[in-house]
Amino acid sequence: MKKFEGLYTALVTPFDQDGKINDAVLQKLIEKNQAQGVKGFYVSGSTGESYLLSTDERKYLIDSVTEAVGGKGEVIVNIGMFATKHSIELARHAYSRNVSAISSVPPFYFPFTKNELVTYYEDLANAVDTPVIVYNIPKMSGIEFTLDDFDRLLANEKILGIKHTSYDLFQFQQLIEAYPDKSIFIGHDEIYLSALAAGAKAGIGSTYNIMADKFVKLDQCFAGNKKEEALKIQGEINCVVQALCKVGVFKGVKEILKMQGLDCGSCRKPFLPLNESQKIFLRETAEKNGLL
Ligand code: MN9
Repeated sequence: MKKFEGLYTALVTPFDQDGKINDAVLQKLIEKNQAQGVKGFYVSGSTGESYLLSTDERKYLIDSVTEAVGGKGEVIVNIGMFATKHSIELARHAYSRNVSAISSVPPFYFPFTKNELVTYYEDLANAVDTPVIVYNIPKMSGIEFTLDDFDRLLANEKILGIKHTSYDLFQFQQLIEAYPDKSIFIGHDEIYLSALAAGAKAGIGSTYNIMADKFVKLDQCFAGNKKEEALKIQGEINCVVQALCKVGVFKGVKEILKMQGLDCGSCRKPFLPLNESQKIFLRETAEKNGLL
């Protein structure tokens, strides 16, 4: 069974002045992350503003990222939509571009039963010959999966893992212990070190866009048993995450990328642009933590 290890950047979706996907900046962003040591990319997730993109744009993004990455990294794509039929359409497109895995937030808004949600993932797994990663994000989807639910999901051999975007480290460690052959990604950057202590081998994060090098260093410190240094780096990361949370994480990541020379445009409306004092606050935070 394939096991994913390492850092996967949850890519922002760069837009140009006209609000179209900006391939040139996307390519540079991918190269910058690769140079810093990430293993691959998570496309069209929350950070990528998936639910603010049209289906055609999501297909275009898959094409653009897979082309830019070439063979030099792995690509995981969130193909989640509300109807199984639509998710499968995107999944087939991702499969045709040879991605490493597809992933999906559980369909939300309607109160589907757990049985319907498990069947949703099984249908995806049956539709394409690509591994499936469950995107568990209770805060946004409103759906809480229990260990029993995960037992049902992971019983399917094509469902290879979980993106665990939750602060529940108890459940995270239980999953790691119960499923040593599956890939359980930590999806919150501010608890990365704690997740390593709980046995994490892989992460997907939005802040890797702006500071993947810090996570690479953190991995090295953890492997080398340098506890103090590891804590110091996680502290810097958390100072940045706290600032991002204050202004809106995705808007903030795009703003810091702009300061780093990669203009990814603004997040799509209904998100509103940052104001001047938010920008100054982010610049100070980025400078203080060595991001500029
Ligand atoms: O992909 C991201 N999850 C969400 C992972 O944005 C929902 C994280 O990287 C968070 O943005 C980050 C801040 O909470 O941990």
